[in-house]
Amino acid sequence: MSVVGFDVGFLNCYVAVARAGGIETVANEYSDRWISTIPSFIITPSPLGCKSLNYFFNVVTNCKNTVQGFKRFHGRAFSDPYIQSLKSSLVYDLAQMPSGTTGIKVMYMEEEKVFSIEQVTAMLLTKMKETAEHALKKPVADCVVSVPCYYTDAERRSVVDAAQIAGLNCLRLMNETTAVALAYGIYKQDLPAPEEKPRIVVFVDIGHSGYQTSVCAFNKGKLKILATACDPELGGKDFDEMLVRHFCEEFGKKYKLDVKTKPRALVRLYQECEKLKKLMSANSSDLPLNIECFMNDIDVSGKLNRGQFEEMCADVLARVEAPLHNLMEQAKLKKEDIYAVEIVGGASRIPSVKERISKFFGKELSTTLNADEAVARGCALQCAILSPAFKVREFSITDAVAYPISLKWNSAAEEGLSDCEVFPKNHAAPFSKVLTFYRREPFSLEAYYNTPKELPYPDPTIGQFVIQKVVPQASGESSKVKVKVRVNIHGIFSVSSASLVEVQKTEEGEEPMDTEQQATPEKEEEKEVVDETKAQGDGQKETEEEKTPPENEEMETSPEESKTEKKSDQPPQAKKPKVKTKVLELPIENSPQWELAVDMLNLFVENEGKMIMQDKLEKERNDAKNYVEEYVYDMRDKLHGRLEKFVSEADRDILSLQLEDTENWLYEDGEDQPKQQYIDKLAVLKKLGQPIQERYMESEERPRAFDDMGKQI
Ligand code: ATP
Ligand code: K
Ligand code: MG
Repeated sequence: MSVVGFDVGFLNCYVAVARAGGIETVANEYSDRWISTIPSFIITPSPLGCKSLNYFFNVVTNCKNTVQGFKRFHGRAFSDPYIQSLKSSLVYDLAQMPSGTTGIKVMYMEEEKVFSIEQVTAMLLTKMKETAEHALKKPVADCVVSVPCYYTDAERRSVVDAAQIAGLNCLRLMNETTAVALAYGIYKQDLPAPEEKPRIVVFVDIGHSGYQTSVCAFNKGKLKILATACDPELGGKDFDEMLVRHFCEEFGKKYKLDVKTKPRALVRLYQECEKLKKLMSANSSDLPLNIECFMNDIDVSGKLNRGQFEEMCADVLARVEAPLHNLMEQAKLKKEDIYAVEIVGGASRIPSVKERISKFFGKELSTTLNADEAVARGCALQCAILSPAFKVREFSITDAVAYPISLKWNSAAEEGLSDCEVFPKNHAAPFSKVLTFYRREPFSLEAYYNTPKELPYPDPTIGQFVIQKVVPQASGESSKVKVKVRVNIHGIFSVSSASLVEVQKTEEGEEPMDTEQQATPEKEEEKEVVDETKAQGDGQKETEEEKTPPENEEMETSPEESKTEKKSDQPPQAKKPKVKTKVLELPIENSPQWELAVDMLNLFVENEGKMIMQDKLEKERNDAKNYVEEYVYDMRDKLHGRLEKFVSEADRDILSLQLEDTENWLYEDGEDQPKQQYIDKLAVLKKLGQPIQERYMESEERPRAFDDMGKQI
């Protein structure tokens, strides 16, 4: 059982693990290996933000094959306007997958390949997994992975698939701000008692791509997310963009350079602007930006101060407030209700961003959490809570549904579609509800987001769910069908089960069978949905029920109330104890939108395994080459040093020549050879070198052996 948390950021990824001493983020030892072992195929974000020079070097020289900023491609059609609008600004190419989702085109092993977004994220997760394994010195499978709280159903399912491809068992997809809230709350000793007024804290995470806020109620041993509000398109990158735009213009005027025409120059400019932006957070004076040999052998330079930076970013900064307004409005809270505003994420360090948030709430911001690591730590804490192998303080986490979810279905009568909101915005999650339908035949439910304007993409469909094998009762009446819908621990919607209640006539006096649903660890609620087919046989009821919108019927009912209501609403026969009921499980055909087909998923799992193997072979090949190189340098020094007395001049010349030849070979034909070639080369050298080394060892051992004998006497 591993306890691991992964923060998969747009730019930076963090790995946190639980050890005896508590939760710690772990250093990545593999980022360089990742880069060198898969030549010309580099995946960023870089685990732990380990941007070595090597990494930068690769991005610049190999930018067409450097896959960055793919976090927002999950669960989206290739034809999605967002994808289409980004296509021209990406340095790598996108492609359409056979299913219609987005793929990424790269050179892998000297061949052009298209990888699905799930595969690309899986490669990243594989590296993060290896980092965790290296730290824990054991295999890692169980983990918790972070996602932005604005992720939709399709985006979440895509990440779960990616985790599976990487061989991970994702126990929970955790909303980033919820992870932060857990990292904040779990160690607090002074939270209000459960029956007291909760402590209300606002969390703000501004990363490279997205801006997320949530408001959370804390009591001893529990947290509840009350509301979330986001701007998925506001983050550090937008400030970089403004700087890049500024310098492109300036260099255009000053040096007559059209930077946008040279991807390599543009990538370098982005990097320098990001550095400049960070420097400006700590410094308000003029700061220089210099790039040597920028384009056409021209060195460029410019300067900027914080005041100018804020001026050019005015439009970006103006967007900071809107989600905060939205958040407070949703939670129906006043600023006085807020105990603290805790900020995390790299871009939360920008002074003007902090100022705006602080001004909005009229209070100092808290920075008690590590701005970079809080998400990963929160995920690891959640993993520890979920893991039976790890003892942690009990802490209950209730998240909120980000977008309201409705169901629609074809009415049995000819009136067309009926619909009903099953999970309103900010409804507690995870959560299950049981809906009751009266039907004679199989029927289909479509789940969708009913506020399409709020969504990050244009398609509000969540999926189609067909309840199969529905048949009428023996009496010819419609059957009562109970359908369980849920938002699960990942924040993913599903129709999780369906059952048909078969009414059987029995002898008088026999007790009716219990038809209640099994208890689930999730909170659950039952509701009645308009009884269409049955209503046809019961004219009076028909008009009554049709007048009552299904939403009103349900939302006010607690689980207890709905149970009694259900009883009073049962068909007349059910009231008599002479009736026995039998519950039949019904099969459901699930077709969530953009779902990765099982055979594709299996293929990706298999391919990931092959790539990991390839990666391993590549490392071994590199190691074999390095051994040859090391041997050459080592022997050359020693032949003229301590081995000199143990080799004849003629033999030394032969070996020296061999060493020189090998060195030349390594830089030419031998640069890129199969592993065995290096092993063979080393063997040839060792055949000559070994006897010399043995003679040396012997002469070293001999006096020592005498010493030992001396001691014995
Ligand atoms: P996301 O959360 O959007 O997926 P992420 O988690 O990868 O992205 P972070 O690591 O939280 O993002 O933040 C990275 C961003 O923060 C970058 O734009 C980086 O330039 C910016 N940043 C980091 N430090 C500073 C600083 N001192 N001043 C200004 N910006 C900074
Ligand atoms: K991060
Ligand atoms: Mg982040």
